[in-house]
Amino acid sequence: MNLNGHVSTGEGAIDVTAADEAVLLVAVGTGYRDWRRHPEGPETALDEARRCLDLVGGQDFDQLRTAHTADHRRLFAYGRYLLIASSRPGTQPANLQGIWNNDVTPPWNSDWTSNINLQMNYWPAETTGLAECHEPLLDLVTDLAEAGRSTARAYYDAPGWCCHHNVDLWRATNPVLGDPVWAHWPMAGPWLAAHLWDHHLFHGDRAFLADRAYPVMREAARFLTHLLVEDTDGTLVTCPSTSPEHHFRLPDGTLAAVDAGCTMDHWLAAELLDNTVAAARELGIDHAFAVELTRVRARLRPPALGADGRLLEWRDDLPEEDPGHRHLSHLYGLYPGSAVDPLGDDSYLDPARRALGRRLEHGGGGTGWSLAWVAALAARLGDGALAGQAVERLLETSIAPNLFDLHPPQLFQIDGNFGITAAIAEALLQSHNGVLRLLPALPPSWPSGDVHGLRARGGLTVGLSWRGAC
Ligand code: FUC
Repeated sequence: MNLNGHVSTGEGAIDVTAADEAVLLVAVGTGYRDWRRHPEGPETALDEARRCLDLVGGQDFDQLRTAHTADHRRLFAYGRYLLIASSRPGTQPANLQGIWNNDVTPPWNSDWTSNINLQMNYWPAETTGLAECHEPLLDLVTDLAEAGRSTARAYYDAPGWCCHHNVDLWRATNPVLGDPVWAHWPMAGPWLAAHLWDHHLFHGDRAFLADRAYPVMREAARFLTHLLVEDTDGTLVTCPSTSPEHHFRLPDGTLAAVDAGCTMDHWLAAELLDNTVAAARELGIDHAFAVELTRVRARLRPPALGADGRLLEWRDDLPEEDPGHRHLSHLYGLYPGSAVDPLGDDSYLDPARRALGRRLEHGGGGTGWSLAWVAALAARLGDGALAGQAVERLLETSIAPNLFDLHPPQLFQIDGNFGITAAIAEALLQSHNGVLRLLPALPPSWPSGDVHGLRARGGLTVGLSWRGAC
């Protein structure tokens, strides 16, 4: 084999002569620096790409491949692989296509949709032992907490920060133009702040809590308390309030989106207030503020139930636009939240089960990501059969030949990959509300198996083997 060939470059072509093998190293740079600055010019991008090539210079293909394999194997499995490859410290978070967009005009602009999809991308990060891959999201939330202050002031005359359903490289936090059913949703702050708190629950890093998580949570809570208004019965509700992307029908048949105190808002508000109080107490600071938040929390209006006992999505039992709708927002308290718990506060357990059942009876779980959410909810219900069915249905209906997740009709959207990875982990191990649960929702089709490297809150790493369990 001749390893000393000759390479020359010309007009749009690379000529390789007298060689049996050529290794082409491709590096890409960008002039983007951060969301506060204009991008720098092409020279910067070129320098960055050159620096990258210098780093690997002198290594042959086998050396590069060995280094790449070792780097991935340290953290690997398929769902994990996608996060390892698309989200590392210092990068942007994985967007709707991870890093695998191949279109000039990609579906939903390859943005971050923060009313489920962005968060779902990171559902498996902590539980599958990829905390370092969580960092780009935690950094993004830190930026949003700064950028979202002007949105809170300009749109709500409110303190703190807020963020709506679309986020981009420039840390846009404002409501976009269009139907309020998706545009008017100022609750991304509480949901995203929960990621920082959860990271703390897994690692117990007090400096992270004090310097990163708590300031973000505190300011999200300040915005939230401003958004709450007193209802006629004296309880507090968010207002105006929408349940992401889902309309309800008014008695005269018209579709509407804006209500007060949607069920999802209750879960998000209660969780943020609880977590912020817990963080302030752990840090031993802001005592008066914590007392005030505790009082507000006690006044939140609890979610309503329908005549059939199911958890309602809005305050009244009005017909849904689509009873099988893909968003499962009213079930946030079951997952990814943890307010509804078979081993803890189970007062909403049966209503949540009924609400999920209604969605499924009407064809729910129609996108890959929605099915992944169904699987995770089933895991939290302890319903291994349903969790297994959702995993199987996703593999049958919402997966491309290369295993990328699909959104109908045939759009690649990576959130379903990450969501189902998280759901599978959740079926095997759960650690919310201070309880470690082993095999809490084992699907009957997984009677034997092994899993390694799952992580539990409190800093535990768990491996499990089971045989003939179902
Ligand atoms: C939300 C979802 C859509 C899609 C988009 C990226 O708008 O309702 O189904 O996932 O985000």
